[in-house]
Amino acid sequence: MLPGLILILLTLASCALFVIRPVWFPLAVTPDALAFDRQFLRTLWISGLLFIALQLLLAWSVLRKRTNSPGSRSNGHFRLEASWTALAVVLFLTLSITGSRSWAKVAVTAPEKETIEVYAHQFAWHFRYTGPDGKFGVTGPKFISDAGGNPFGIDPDDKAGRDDIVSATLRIPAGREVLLLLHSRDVIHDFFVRELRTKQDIVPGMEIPLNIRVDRPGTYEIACAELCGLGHSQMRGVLLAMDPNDYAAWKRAQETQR
Ligand SMILES: [Cu+2]
Repeated sequence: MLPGLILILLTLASCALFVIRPVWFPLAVTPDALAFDRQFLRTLWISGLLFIALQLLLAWSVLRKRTNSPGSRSNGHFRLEASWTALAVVLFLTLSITGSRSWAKVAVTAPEKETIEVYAHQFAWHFRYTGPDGKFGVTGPKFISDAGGNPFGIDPDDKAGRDDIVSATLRIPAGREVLLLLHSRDVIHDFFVRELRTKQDIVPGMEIPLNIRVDRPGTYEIACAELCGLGHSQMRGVLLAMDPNDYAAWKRAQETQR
């Protein structure tokens, strides 16, 4: 009797956590983040309802069994087992397909929009914008100088690099598509912003594109989500989604400073 009641209590307590939601996701600020949340809730509802049904079934069979009864023997039921296995496969594949559709939209969208280079290194973030020429200058490891204000290693002799803007804050125009090109100087890092519901590994030697569109102006934390060394926990950055006019004004101000 008692184990059955404990099972029912545990099931109700688990459900209460999702109904009351003492801890939940931060606000989703991109259309992709909203799509991920929808997919998450879809999966949660299906698996949650199945969980409740199966726990109650288990509790019922525990409660029904009398302590001193000999119990019935069972040699299995092939058709029943085959059908719930098939059902689980269909459910899993359906959720995978709908989930991969949401993900595909993030990784494969056409570029030709504001392009910003993201440069991760132990243990900081830097961001580079093109100047009025619309071109990024050539970079090389021998030009890297954190103390000298050249964390990207922009070649000082390359004309295209002279107007590049380097910033420690990732400023983007709100409501516009932005293409981030992710680079790492040393080890694997991971670009993670909770409100974007996006985590993207940054692998040294690779340029990894990431499309984002933040609809809600605001300040969001960028965290490194890949253990990258002793200072990993301090590897934080700021994503600032600005009103497009303010963003344009900021860029112009940077350009005139050079
Ligand atoms: Cu890192």
